[in-house]
Amino acid sequence: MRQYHQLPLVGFLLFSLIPSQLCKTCEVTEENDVHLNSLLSTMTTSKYTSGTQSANVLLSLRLVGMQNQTLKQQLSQQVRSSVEMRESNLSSGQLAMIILALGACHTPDETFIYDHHLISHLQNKFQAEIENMGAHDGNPLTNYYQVSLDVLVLCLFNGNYSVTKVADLFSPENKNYYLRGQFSVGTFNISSHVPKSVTTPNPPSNISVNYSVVITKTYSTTVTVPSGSVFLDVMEEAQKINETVFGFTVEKSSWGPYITSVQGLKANNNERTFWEILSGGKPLSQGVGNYVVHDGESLEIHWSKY
Ligand code: B12
Repeated sequence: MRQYHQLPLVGFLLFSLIPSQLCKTCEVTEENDVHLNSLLSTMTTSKYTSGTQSANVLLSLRLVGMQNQTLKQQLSQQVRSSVEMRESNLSSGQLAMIILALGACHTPDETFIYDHHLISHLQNKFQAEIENMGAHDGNPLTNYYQVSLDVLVLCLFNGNYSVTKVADLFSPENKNYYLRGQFSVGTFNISSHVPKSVTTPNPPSNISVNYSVVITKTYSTTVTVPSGSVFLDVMEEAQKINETVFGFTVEKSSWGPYITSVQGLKANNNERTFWEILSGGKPLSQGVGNYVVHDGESLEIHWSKY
């Protein structure tokens, strides 16, 4: 995925912004207020099912200086419980996000970080990322986005890490930042399919789409689904048609369902492989649980490398 390669830059940007921002809220001009309202309302009315989701929202609410104490307390409780229940299962980046959220703005939550030794847990998880990189051609256990979150948090919360190792890791010479020979995402080309406005009073209740699984060979079928269906519905219908060819597995993540395998072929971080989803040959900017499919569309899931 191409955005992936922008991550070191994002990391450095955060480095320079966050220390002074940990408690400094940002101003939004009145004319821009309107753009934030729907986002804030979504953030305050949504139900959060994972500690990472709650941590992301808590951090944002604190940084924008939202006064909704009840919501912030609820989110903080969810975040703390997720640490108590599954600290050892959290990925390094998830733990880093949690520390950022609890530590932002010097609230009483900050003591939780030290009482539960979260910085030394993060140091261990970061060390495991580095060791995995040594053993697997520079590939972390998770990804570079999470490794940069780890470094950011270890730096902000005075954890231990080797500055020279980090400098090496984030050097632009690192070949893992390049995708198809390119460092920059300037030519990034994702489909931003704008839904066609429906003018007919009675839109058809079913639509047909072409669906293909592409590995070294292409396996295609035509699937009929109710209009308004998402990519995942198409995959489920195809699976009913032929389980061997279109069978897949999915995992819940904070962004929704994430496709982990098709035809039994599993994505692997060490090999930088993943199942990429496309429409009309262009990578989609939403996941299978959100992307609404359209009549006549050509959908694909590709065995890809990042
Ligand atoms: C790293 C990354 C990937 C890696 C994940 C594997 C790995 N090695 O870790 C790869 C390159 C494989 C990937 C793939 C995809 N990604 Co991606 N990815 C990210 C990125 C840069 C960081 C995720 C992360 O580690 N977050 C921090 C940790 C702490 O949070 P987490 O929730 O535990 O992270 C997990 C999930 O985010 C999951 N994940 C990653 N991408 C996606 C996408 C979807 C739709 C889902 C459900 C889960 C998921 O993998 C993470 C590690 O397990 C984010 C950008 C961001 N700022 O978050 C985009 C991002 C989440 N991805 C995105 C997209 C669109 C995709 C793809 C659908 C692209 C495509 N056309 O195929 C595919 C997923 C297809 C599938 N199989 O279901 C979008 C989601 C937007 C949305 N509104 O749905 C994001 C926000 C980028 C963007 N701005 O467009 N991705």
